[in-house]
Amino acid sequence: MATPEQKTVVSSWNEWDRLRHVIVGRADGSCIPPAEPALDAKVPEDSDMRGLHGPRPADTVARANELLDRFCDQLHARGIVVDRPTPIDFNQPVATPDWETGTMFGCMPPRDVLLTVGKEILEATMSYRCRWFEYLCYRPLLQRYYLEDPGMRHEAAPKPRLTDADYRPDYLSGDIGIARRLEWTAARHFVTTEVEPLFDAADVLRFGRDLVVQHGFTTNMKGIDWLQRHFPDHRVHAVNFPGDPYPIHIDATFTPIRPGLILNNPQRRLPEEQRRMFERNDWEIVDAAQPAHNEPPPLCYSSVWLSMNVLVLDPKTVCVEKSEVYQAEQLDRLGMEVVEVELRDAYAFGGGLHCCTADVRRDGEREDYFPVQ
Ligand code: DAV
Repeated sequence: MATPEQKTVVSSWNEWDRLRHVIVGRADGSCIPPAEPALDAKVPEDSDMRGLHGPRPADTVARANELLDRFCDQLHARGIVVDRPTPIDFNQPVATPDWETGTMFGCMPPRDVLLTVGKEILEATMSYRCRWFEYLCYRPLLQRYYLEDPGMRHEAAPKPRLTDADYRPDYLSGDIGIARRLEWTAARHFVTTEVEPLFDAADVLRFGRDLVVQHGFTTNMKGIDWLQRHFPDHRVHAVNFPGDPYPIHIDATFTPIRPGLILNNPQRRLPEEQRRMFERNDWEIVDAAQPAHNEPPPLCYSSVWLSMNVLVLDPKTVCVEKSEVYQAEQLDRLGMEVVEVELRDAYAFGGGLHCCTADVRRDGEREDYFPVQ
C-alpha cells in the first residue's frame, strides 16, 4: 500500500521567501556540446573548453554528483522537499527540420529552463540548440506536480526555430577581443537577433508583481515582450549590465537577498536610469564582495562571479559556496545566517547554488515591492 505523502503544492513569487520545495539538478551524462552559433559567442575567448566537445570525464561527473547529493541532504535536513530531474542520454545527435547538432548539454542547472511564477511553472524557449530538448528531463516531475496540485499551471513557451537567422554572424569569429565585446554589449548588440522570442529562465528574477529580466545573449527583447504578454498581471522590466562581455543569465550579476536588498556585481553595475525603480522604493543595491578565486574551475563556462550565485532559504538565511569566504563575510555583515555548501567542483556542469536549483514552493503571496513606479 502506498504511504500517504504530502501532495505537491506549486507556489513561488520571489527569490527569498521561505523555501519549502525545490528541484536540484544532476550531473549525469553531461556533455560539452559541439560548436553552434550561440555557444561560440559565449565560451570565453581564453577558455580551456574551446574546440573540445563530448561527454565530460566520468570522475568529474561522480564528484559533481557527490556534491549535489550532499547539498540535497543539507536542504532535506532543514525540512525542504527536494526533487531531482531524470537525465536523458545527452550524448546523441539531435535535430529538428531546421538544424542538427552533435550532442545535448545536461540537466545540472534547472534554473535555466524552469521559471516558477506563482502557481505556474513555465518551460523557457532556451536559446542554444544543444539545450532545445532539456525540458524532457523535467517532464516526469512537472507531470507529477500537475496531477498532485489541481491549481498548478504547466506552460511551455513557443519552441523557437533557432535557425542561423537567430544569431548575428559577426559573433561567429572566435577572437573578437574583450574591448570590442564590451563595446558591443554596451550598445546592446548581442549574439541573438530579434527574429523570434528567446529567453532562458535564468535571465528572470521574481520580485512579487515585478519581473526583472536581463536582455543579453540568451534573452532578446521579443522574449521579454513575450513574458510581459504571458504574465499580464506582472510588470516586466528589461535590464542591462554594461561591463559584462558575455551577458548570460542574471544570477551572477544581480542577486536579491531579501525585500529591500540586492547585491550587484561591481564589474556589471545596473545603469543609473534602471536603478531608479529600486531607489524610489527604498531598495538598496550594494556591490557584491570580490570572488575568492581568480579563475573559474577547469572546463567551466561561468565566470568567477558564481560567488554571488547564492540560494536564499528565507529572508534571514542564505546558502553560499564554501570557498567563497568574502561573499559569506559580506552576507554575514548584512545580517544573514550563512549556510556553507561545497559546490565548486560542480560549477563546470552549469553553475552555482542558484543555477542548480529551481523553486517549486516558497511561502508567501504575490506582493507589490515597487508601489512607486
Ligand atoms: O558570470 O558567468 C553565470 C550564470 C550562470 N547561470 C557568469 C554568469
